[in-house]
Amino acid sequence: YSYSSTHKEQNDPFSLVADELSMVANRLRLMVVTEVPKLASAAEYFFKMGVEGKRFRPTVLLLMATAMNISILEPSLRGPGDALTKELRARQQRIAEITEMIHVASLLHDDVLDDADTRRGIGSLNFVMGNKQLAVLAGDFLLSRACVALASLKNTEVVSLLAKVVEHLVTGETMQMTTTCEQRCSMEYYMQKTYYKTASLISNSCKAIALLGGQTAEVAMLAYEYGKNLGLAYQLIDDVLDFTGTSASLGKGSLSDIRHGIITAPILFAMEEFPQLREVVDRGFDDPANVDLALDYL
Ligand code: GRG
Repeated sequence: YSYSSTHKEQNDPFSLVADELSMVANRLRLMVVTEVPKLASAAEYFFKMGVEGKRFRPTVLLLMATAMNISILEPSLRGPGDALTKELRARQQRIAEITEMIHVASLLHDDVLDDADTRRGIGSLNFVMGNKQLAVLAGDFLLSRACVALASLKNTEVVSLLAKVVEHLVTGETMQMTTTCEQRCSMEYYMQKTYYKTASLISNSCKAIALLGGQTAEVAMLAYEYGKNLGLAYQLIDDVLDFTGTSASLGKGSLSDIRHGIITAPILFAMEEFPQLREVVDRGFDDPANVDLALDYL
């Protein structure tokens, strides 16, 4: 989970796609080239070396592509020579890049919504530029570049899959901001929100990798299910780390969810065991003393 790009142990799945991940990082920098100085510096800030985040999504997608292509490149199914493989792989790489671009756009907007001052271990864009509007526009800019790259794949099914994901990101975030007490305390609501906010992007991108790889609808659906479960698990871990991590390990402040009044899985599980925690949750977390009270139950 806390992978660093210098870490290349044998059998480490990241090392299987390490070269391609550098290619993706280079292309991301090219994809955000613009002559508009403010947008250029905003995009550079996020895509410069060392501020790349964990690259979880591109890594999973490239590994998924590797697994899928091995299965379709059985000798009996193989196309004419290497050209097919290279072309196919390049198109799948585009999905890894587009996915990361959409993800980063959502992080830029998220930091504005949360008024966050730290991201990926450094100042968030809204904080360092001292300008929330610019961070929103930079997110829009990345989203637009992602759309152009997506359209260039000329695959309408894949375009609509990823376009729908953007709606899901917005829906998940909106569900998180506008919940009533009843909704906030329901595991069902939490899982639905988590699917929209986190799992939809990785699951639909996994499906896109399968579709571009010429896999059957059945295999594409399995890829989707795999990505969905992985995305849900990723967010559950992220939620736990918000309570257990440190600023250094998280790259941002800990306890950020509860301080923003966001009820995540650890609280929901604790509430099942200690029903009296519900009263604390209902009082809200504007008062830091209430945060401390809730933490006693975890
Ligand atoms: C503009 C596309 C767009 C969306 C607007 C703000 C918003 C709607 C959605 C926010 C979605 C969001 C931030 C979900 C959280 C997903 C998540 C687990 C983020 C952390 O991902 P990591 O840990 O981050 O992979 P790094 O920095 O490693 O890439």
